[in-house]
Amino acid sequence: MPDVTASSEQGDGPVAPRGHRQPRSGHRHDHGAPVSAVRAGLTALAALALAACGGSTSAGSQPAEAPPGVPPATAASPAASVDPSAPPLSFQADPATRSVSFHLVAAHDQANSGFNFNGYGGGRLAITVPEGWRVSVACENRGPLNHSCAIVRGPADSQPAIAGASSPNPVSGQAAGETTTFDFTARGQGAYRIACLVPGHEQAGMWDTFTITDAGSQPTAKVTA
Ligand SMILES: [Cu+2]
Repeated sequence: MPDVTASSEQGDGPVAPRGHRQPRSGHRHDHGAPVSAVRAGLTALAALALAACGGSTSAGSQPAEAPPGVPPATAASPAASVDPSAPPLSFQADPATRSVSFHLVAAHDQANSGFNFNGYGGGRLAITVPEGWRVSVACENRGPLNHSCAIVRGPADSQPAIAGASSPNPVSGQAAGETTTFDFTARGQGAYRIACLVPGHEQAGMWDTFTITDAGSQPTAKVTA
């Protein structure tokens, strides 16, 4: 992805760390994900976020602990090969009806300055769905900014790549606290993104990967390094 300068992002106002509600108890919790997001080649924004929450000062005292935001997967069909480290996606696959459903949480936590789905941005969350399967998505926005959920081909897209594959009005997004749903049929094998189409957000790292695989495969959801 192209590098994004902090100045070009600030015009859109996606960076609003001071406006974020950030309870103290959640503070240290934030460090794991942004660090790896930076490693993943993310923007100056992520670095700014790290600096803003004092990442460097606590680096020496970070205890070894499980990554944040990774409670056990809530449910999965035995037939679906769901990685046990899957985020709280409520990822469910039903081979009998060839349907899959999952719950995206925009701005789930402060990872990547809040520009994440379920705590993951920059492509770290990877969902695959076989061609022809029905996909049902719940898109929840934990705010404080507007966000959306859409399946797109690449970083420059402002419309979903598949008919119906986005939350309503994805460019303006939905308000904090709102949950919307949409569903579509996975058509067209290949690589896509799950992205927020509010201007500047995908560029800030608010995207993950979505792949339509051959019809004989099984759905998967996993987190990559
Ligand atoms: Cu967004």
